[in-house]
Amino acid sequence: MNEHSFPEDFVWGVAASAYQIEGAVAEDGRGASIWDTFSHTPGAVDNGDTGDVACDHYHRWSEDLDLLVELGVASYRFSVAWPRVMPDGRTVNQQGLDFYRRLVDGLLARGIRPLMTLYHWDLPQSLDVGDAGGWLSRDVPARFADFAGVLGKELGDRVPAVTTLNEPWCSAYLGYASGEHAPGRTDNALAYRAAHHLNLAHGRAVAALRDVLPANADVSVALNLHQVEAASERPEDVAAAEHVDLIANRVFLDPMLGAGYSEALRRTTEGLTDWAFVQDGDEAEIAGALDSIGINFYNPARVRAANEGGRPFPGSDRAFFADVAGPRTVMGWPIVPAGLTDLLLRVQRDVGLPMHVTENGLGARDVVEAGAVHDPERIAYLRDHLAAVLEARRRGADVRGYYVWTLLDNFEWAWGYDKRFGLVHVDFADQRRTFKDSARWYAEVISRNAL
Ligand code: IFM
Repeated sequence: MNEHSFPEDFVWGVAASAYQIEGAVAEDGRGASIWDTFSHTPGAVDNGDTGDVACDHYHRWSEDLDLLVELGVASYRFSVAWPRVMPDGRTVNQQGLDFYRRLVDGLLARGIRPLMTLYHWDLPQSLDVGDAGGWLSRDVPARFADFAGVLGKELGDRVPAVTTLNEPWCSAYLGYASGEHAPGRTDNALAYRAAHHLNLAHGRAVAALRDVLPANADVSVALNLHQVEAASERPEDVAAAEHVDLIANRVFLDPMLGAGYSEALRRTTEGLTDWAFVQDGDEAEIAGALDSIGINFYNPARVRAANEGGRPFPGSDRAFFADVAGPRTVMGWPIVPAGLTDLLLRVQRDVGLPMHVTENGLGARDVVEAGAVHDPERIAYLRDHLAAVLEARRRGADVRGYYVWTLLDNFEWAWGYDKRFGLVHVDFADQRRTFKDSARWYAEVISRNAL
C-alpha cells in the first residue's frame, strides 16, 4: 500500500440511470414519465432528442452487464423507472418488476453488487396532473413510499444497497425554478415546495424500506451538494455564497439529518417562500436514519451577488454564477478536482456518515477513429478526481467507494446525445458499443487498486 493505493475493500463502480439508457418506452406496460412528455416538447431538448430508444438497454441489458465484467467493477449503480414498475404511479406492473429482477439477478450472477436508486427523475406522468401536480403535490411522497416498499419487498432479498433519490436539487430547482428539466416549470417559489415534498418522499421511503429490508441493508440518498465559494471577499458575495449553501445544500441535509429546516434557511428565503407547505410532523418523517450518503460531484460553484451578465442561481432572487478560472469540459463545467476533496471533507464534518462518490465523470464529444476512442481528457479528469478522493481520505474523510458517471454514452437530459459521458462509446445509429481508452484505463486502476 502506498499513497496512490486504495483500501482493499474500496468499492469500484459505474453508475447509470433508467431513462438515460433503457429506451423501450412503450413496451411491456411501461407508462409515460414526465421526461417522455418533456423531451417530446419542441425546444426542450437539444436537437429534439428523446429517450425513446436511448441505448436500447432494455433489450441489450445482458451484453451491457458483460461490459461491467470487462471493466472489473465490483458494483453497478442503476435506477428503477417508476413508470415501468407502476405505469400510473400506483398499480404494480409485473412485467416492469420482472425486468429489474432479471437485471439484478444478472448482476449477481456476474459477481457484481447492485446499488439500486429508486428515483432518477422519471416521475410517472399520471402523477403530474394540473398546476399542483408532480412534486408540488403532497400525494406524490405517499405514492413514492408505496413504490419504495414494493421494490424493497420484491428485490430487497438480493439488493444490498438502496438509494432513495438521485440529486433532488435537480428535480426541484431545474424542474420547477429554471425549467431546464421536466416538468419545465419556471417559478422560484415552486422549487421550495417541490424540495420539501422530495424530502418528505425520501423520509417516507426510508421508513417503508426499513419495514421490509434486511437489517444489514444500506439505505442512502445521492446528493449533488454544491461546493460553493464566493467570487470575492466582498460581504455581499460572501452573503450570496451563504445563501446558496442554504438553498442548495442545507435545504436537503438539515432535515435529512434530523435538524429540520433552519431559521437561517427560512430567513434567506423570505420573499421567495413562506414554507406554509411544511406540516406538523413532516420534519420528523424526513429524518429517518441513513446508513451512508452518496455524493455526486462534477464541479464547484462560484457565486456573486451582482448580476454582471451571469446566470441566476436556480431558485434564488440574489445569487448569480461567476466564472471559475481554468479549464472547462464541453459542458462548460470548470475542472477543479480539489473541489471534490473540499466537499468530501465538508460532508465528513457536517454529516459524518460513510460516503461513496456516486457520480463523477466528464462529458465530451468523443468519436470512434479506426475502431478506437481516444479520450485523454477523460482519463486526466478521472485520475485527478480519484487523487482528490485519496487526498480527502488521507485527511480523514470516510470515502468507501467511487462510481464513474457513466457506463454508456446516453441521453444527457436537456443536452440530448451530443455530450457523451460514457466509458463506453455508443453509436446511436446501430447501437454498437466501443470501449474508450478511459474504460481500459479505469479497468487497470481497478485491477491495481491504485492510481
Ligand atoms: O447525466 C447526469 C445524471 O443523470 C445526473 N448527474 C449528472 C449527470 C451529468 O450531467
